[in-house]
Amino acid sequence: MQTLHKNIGPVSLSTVSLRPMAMAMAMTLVLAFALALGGCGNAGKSAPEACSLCGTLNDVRGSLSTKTGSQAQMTGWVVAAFEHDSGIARVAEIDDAGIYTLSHLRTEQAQTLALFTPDYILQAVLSIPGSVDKTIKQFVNFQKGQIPRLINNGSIITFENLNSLNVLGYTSSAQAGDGIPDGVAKFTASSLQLSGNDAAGATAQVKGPKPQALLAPVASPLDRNGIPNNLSPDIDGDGLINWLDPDDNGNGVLDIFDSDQNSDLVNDLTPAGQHTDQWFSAGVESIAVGFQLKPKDDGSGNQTTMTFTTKIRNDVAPIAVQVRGAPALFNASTVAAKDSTGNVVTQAWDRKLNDDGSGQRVYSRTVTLANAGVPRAFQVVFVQLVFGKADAPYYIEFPWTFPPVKAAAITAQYDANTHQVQLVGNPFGTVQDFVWSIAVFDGSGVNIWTSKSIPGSTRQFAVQANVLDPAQKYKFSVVAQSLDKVPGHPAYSINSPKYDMK
Ligand SMILES: [Ca+2]
Ligand SMILES: [Ca+2]
Ligand SMILES: [Ca+2]
Ligand SMILES: [Ca+2]
Repeated sequence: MQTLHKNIGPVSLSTVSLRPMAMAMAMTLVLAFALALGGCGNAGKSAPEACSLCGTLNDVRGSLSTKTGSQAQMTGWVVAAFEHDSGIARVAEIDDAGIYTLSHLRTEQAQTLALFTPDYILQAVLSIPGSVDKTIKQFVNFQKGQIPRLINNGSIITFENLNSLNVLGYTSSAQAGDGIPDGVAKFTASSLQLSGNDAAGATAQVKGPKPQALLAPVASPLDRNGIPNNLSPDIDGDGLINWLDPDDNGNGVLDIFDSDQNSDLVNDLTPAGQHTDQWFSAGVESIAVGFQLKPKDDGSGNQTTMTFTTKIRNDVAPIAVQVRGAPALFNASTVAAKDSTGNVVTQAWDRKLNDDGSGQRVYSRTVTLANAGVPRAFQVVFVQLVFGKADAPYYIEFPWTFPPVKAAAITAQYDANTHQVQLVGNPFGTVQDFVWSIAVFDGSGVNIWTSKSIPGSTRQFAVQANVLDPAQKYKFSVVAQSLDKVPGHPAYSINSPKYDMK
């Protein structure tokens, strides 16, 4: 089998192939950016592994039009470039003239593009005709400066021409024969619902009308282009790169519930399995975006929050760590902060994450969403490392895509005779792959017992009776969660109210 993909890997000065005449200038640029990134290329240190984000950084400019040629109509839409090897992104908003600039792109890295609505909902992916029927190509190496115009064709974006682009051989499946990759055909099928099968060894089950020629689930530790799954940018080859694909291995079980989402036969919840969407080879070690829904303490409905957490690598020194995402989701969001006298106050969120003070280079923030907002299917947020100067910043961005689940409130009941707690409701719509647990609190609100993790398919579980003193009063609540692919940070947590145990 021919290897179609040229693996570029981490940039190292010794392996970057440069024409001699350009060498001196490129070296100067590399060093300039190395300095800008801070910590990179320290004298006397071996460079490559100490310089995870280094490389030649270039700005790439383009325009985007509708099929009828209107550029102004796309104002406020969002274009992102994703690196083939790492998923690290550059993001740009389209201006009044239909122009965008992807700033400080690592042009040695092959990239693909995707288009998002002004509310950061995935709308279209790049599609370039493949040399084999019913396949497309999606990855290109850009040169700096102007790139060919993009045309928005609904669920795909296409280049007006391929001038100046080096198109990689890496292919994706597009069985409908119209250039729309299978994964995109799947997410645009309005009635699609992913199944609630058990994550372990589940078979593909897609409910509702089957999209054309649905791919078989991945059962091999190599992707369709022969790349090991833990290095592949599109494990199931459906044209939705892993970072945008809610079901990387195409087995019908969403990543957030699939204990081996990359089908590399290593459990994602073990340290050796940390090769999934939220783990990055450069800039940061991991990002976690956790959505929480819980009843308000005063009983007046539900509150939703998002917790962003990232651990940044030792070899980068950003001037800030922050988040980019949908205005509709974040514009009126708030955070708790301390005022000058130490009182906790609520203030507008400035999109920044704060050093959590652990000394571990962990940045975090919990944000309360306005009007108990919930993220939508295929809505994307980016955790950003900010470099450059405060008045001329640039961003290296790390994507997270919300999967197609409908988060909903749950309730619970307790039977004092049997000590059984029952979970009532469906926290994730039809999906039953979640886990849940019970927490018991004493009269002063201290959590005195927590159950083990219970599969969503089991709706009753007994509280350990000997932890309860018959003379005392207790409360309990339950929480339903997705798997925590970053330890301690599940993507979803849905809490019941706290109830008296009687
Ligand atoms: Ca995919
Ligand atoms: Ca994914
Ligand atoms: Ca899966
Ligand atoms: Ca795995």
